Amino acid sequence: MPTNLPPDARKKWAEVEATRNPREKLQRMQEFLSLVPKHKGTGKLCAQIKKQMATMRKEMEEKKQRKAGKGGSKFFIEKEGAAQIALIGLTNVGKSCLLRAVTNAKIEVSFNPYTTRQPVPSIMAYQDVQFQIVEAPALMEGAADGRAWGLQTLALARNADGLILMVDLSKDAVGQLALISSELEKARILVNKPKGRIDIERKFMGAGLRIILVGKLVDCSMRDVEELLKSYRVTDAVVKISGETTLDDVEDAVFGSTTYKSAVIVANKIDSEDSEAKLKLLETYVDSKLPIIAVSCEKRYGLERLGETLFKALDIIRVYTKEPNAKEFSQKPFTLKKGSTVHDLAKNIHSDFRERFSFAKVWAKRLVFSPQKVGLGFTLEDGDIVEIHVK
Ligand SMILES: Nc1nc2c(ncn2[C@@H]2O[C@H](COP(=O)(O)OP(=O)(O)OP(=O)(O)O)[C@@H](O)[C@H]2O)c(=O)[nH]1
Ligand SMILES: [Mg+2]
Repeated sequence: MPTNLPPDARKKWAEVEATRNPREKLQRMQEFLSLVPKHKGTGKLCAQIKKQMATMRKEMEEKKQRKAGKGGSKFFIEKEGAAQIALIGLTNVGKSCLLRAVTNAKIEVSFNPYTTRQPVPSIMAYQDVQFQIVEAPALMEGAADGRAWGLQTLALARNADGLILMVDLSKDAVGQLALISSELEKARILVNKPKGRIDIERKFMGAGLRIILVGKLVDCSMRDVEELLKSYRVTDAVVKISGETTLDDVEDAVFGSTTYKSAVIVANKIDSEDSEAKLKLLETYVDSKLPIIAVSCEKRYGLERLGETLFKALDIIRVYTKEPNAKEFSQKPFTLKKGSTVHDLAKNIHSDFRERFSFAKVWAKRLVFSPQKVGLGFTLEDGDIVEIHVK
């Protein structure tokens, strides 16, 4: 459903985007809402902007409390390790128990509901990769509509690199997963890979608009996309469009709303009665769209598969670097997105590495000759060893 926003509303949204100060931003968002005509096509957008505003207000409130030394809850968790994974589930499913089992977190496990009320981060090692697992305070029905800490839990999920969706096999696991998915969806967080994807990277003024299309526009032309972006004053940006996309998807991306997260389902309490039958129901419901691992956090069964399952779901690779002339390569890998090139690695190492780049040598089993001399465009794979030579 297209929103058909009038030009003044589009212009106002550009102002919202350009505003950093949260208080002023909220003000502009309010003004934006007043310029949006109310009809079927704009309902979803308005609801979503209101949610964004509610989350911002709560964040501002928390910040104020922290500043005033009143403690206040801390919902934003600094990222550590190769990826931040938000552990999401209803209360009592065993999230804290999982954290205790796979990390060294000292955290309370209790049959009382809503024991964990603040996010708790802790590190889990998988081979030479470290995942930061963050237990989020329990999700509940109405979370996306602002119930209790619901919006903060969802903001945590949005900020993470991946999700563990945890359900309890001693209860209605399918119902639990349906509820989690529905709250995530209301907060525009997708766990199933969308058909298409749009990334808007805003650039400095005067940089111009560059649209990179790797895929197919379903119901529009490049020109329509360009016009739509310009109507929202997105004039200095690199816009990457991949897969199958509609003009609505592009408009959605302008509002920065929909995001996709890799997810793994952990079905806990496999030690409980009838859990096997419930697991079958869950598997049928999920229909292989997401990986499921059945575990008992209390008895510590099945947890050894968690690291590998996460690693695969996140679509990441490890790359080891070596100094020219050094005998050994680094023990600590760089983790990069699958499909990354030597260019991406160089960018990660040092911001000016790319300018000084001369060539790289790569050692890899798949190559007929190792090392092979390669350029910036060479696509890396898990386990590659790279030696970068600079001018
Ligand atoms: N049978 C069984 N019980 C478990 C298992 N894992 C956790 N529990 C129990 O489930 C209850 C809740 O565990 P927690 O880890 O505190 O649950 P939580 O998801 O962190 O819950 P809140 O933080 O309160 O929202 C506790 O009584 C645990 O002992 C399991 O694998 N099997
Ligand atoms: Mg807990």
